[in-house]
Amino acid sequence: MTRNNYNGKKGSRPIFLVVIIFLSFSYSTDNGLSDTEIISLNKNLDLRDLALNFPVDPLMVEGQKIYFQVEKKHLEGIRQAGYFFSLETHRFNPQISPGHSIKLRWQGGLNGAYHSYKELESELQALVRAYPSITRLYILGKSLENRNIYALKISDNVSTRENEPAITFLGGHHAREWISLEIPLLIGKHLLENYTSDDRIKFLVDSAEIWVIPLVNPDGLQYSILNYRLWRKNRRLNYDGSYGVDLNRNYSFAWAYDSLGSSPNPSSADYRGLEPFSEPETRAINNFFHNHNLAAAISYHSFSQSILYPWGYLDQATEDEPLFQQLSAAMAELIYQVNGRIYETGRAAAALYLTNGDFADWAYAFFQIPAFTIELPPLDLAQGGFVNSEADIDEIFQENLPPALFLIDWVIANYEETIPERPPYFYLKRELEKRLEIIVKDRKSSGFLGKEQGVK
Ligand code: 0X9
Ligand code: CA
Ligand code: ZN
Repeated sequence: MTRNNYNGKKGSRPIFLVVIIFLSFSYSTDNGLSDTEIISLNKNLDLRDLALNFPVDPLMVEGQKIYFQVEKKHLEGIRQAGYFFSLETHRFNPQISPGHSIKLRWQGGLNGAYHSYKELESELQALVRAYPSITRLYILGKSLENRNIYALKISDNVSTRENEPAITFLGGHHAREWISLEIPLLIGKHLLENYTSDDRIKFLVDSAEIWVIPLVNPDGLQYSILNYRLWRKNRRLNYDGSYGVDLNRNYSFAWAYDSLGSSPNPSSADYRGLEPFSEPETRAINNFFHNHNLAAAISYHSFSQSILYPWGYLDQATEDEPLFQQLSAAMAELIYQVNGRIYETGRAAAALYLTNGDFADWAYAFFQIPAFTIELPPLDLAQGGFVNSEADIDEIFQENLPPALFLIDWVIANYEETIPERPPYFYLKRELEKRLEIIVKDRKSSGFLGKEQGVK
């Protein structure tokens, strides 16, 4: 099933071409590239119409150039539409031109400066070795393919649950959004590296429990690195032989509310799964939330430069909309001050498109906390879409650090109010409630304080 409410934006087109371009060992004489070419264009051109009118797959941005993979049969049309491009296919095939292809293979591993699952694992372990008194690594659960879902806790007295508000920064729900795991990871790293030298950081780390969960979907990430760059979902083998559940449609709030915000079709890019929390990856996040005093959350995605807040399942204001507006506007302003990039703010359903079963709606609905989806740069497909260059990582981190610190500050200042003694919101329609199978535990009686136990 194809969907049309995405406005052609992203994420919804079924993709049939599976072409491995970054792996030298995947090449043979018949490398599967025979019907496609890789072209480059100047990245400063307005390429919106190109992306709209031709089925081009953005691959990467390097220097001033953006690379697309395109079927040969469209080359003439693209030329006639007035786009001047260079043929670059030879640079990607080591059998033809090894020197060049090595240059294009990004430094430091198959996905370059971006982290693979293993690279992330080693980096997290190294951080714990370097800063043992303020950080500890937990495993929230296992992915389908048995990889760990890691959480890095950062706080003073890190092995003790103290009477401090918790906040979490999550990334990597979607496999191809590589930048989304770098940002929470770098935020965590910054807190650790600057703890002793920066009074503000020390205050934040001492006063809150900060949880960095950089990679919710490790199996998908590995598939995106090794097999198909634009993979989105996890690697569930579905009943019809297709693969993948969209983890950001698998949370329990308003799950399957309609088939615009998520798809019942297993081969669809936003397939919601057979039931809420059918996937071990989302279950791990659910368990984690039920065991901790979360007071706010940011879930990083890409792309489109926006800060989104609930609801996403319905274009309707929550009763906390004024607060969410203020917080998101403040964060957008902090972002703007760093590199001058504008991040749009708004209710997810209105600013982007409808989604149901996503993380942010669920976190807000069941835990009454501000939960944001930050869609990182670039702004659009023409500027690279899901493919950020390595040089982008630091810039994007620099602009996302101040809003993250701001939100930590905010949960500390508003701790009393953000953990209210009120039940979860029950203002949903009755029919909807019936579909919500989840049992919301009484958070007060589940022993939040003391030794860390909910996670390993
Ligand atoms: O569709 C998504 O899950 C997110 N966008 S992405 O392109 N990264 O896949 C957006 C989720 C935002 N939430 C809502 N719109 N409810
Ligand atoms: Ca602490
Ligand atoms: Zn995403």
